[in-house]
Amino acid sequence: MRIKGKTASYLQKLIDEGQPIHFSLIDPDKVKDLEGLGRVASSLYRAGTSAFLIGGTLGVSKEKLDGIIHVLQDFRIPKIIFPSNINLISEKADAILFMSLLNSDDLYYVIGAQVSASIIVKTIGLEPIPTGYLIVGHGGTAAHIGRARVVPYDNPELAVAYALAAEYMGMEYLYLEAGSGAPETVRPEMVKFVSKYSNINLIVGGGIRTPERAVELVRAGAKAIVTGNVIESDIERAIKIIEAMQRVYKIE
Ligand code: 1GP
Repeated sequence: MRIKGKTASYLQKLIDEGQPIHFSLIDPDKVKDLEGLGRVASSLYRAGTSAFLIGGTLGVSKEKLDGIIHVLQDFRIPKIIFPSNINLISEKADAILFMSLLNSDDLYYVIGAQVSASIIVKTIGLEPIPTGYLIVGHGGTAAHIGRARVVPYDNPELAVAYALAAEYMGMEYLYLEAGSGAPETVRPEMVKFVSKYSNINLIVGGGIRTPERAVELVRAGAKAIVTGNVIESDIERAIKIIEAMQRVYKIE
């Protein structure tokens, strides 16, 4: 059996304790100055975010990625790469969501990029976290670039079919992605349905802007919530989301 690395063990511990995971997504393309990033990251860290995800679909170079991770090194939570392609690999990170875009029509995003990346990941000692990536509904830029045949918002049965397939192939997480900045998030009904019929750990992201929606998704069964845009547009609100998720843990 695969032995879990440090970051996967840390996440698993949170899950075992029933503590919802909050991922703060930093898109290197949207970071204007590193000093500002330091301040934002510090607020997120103090509020209790569980880990930083670093990634974006467009405009990300290795230099930018390394610069961001360098700033985040000050905070003692994992720095996890959320890759859109093989240019997003860095030995400075703690781990990488080693993802397959399950509903892509392009084999490159299902297995090609992974084959190109695997030996590099091993050589630099980056911890891979086996993750299925499923694009739902709006899909945003990720759906366009990844040539995804999106799962409709109102088709939870289809999402379950993917979740079970991912689980049976040994993936530890399934990331349900509505697309960055999506006008509608993945629906709680879908999360509830998928959690009921599969045992894979669900990460949910895309368009989550309010504490209420984050809490609803956690109550529906999401083990982790990702927020990206709201961090850039309204840091106070991002912090409210983190605090609301912690209250769910304390109360339930
Ligand atoms: C995008 O799911 C993430 O890949 C986050 O989406 O930027 O809309 O929070 P937002």
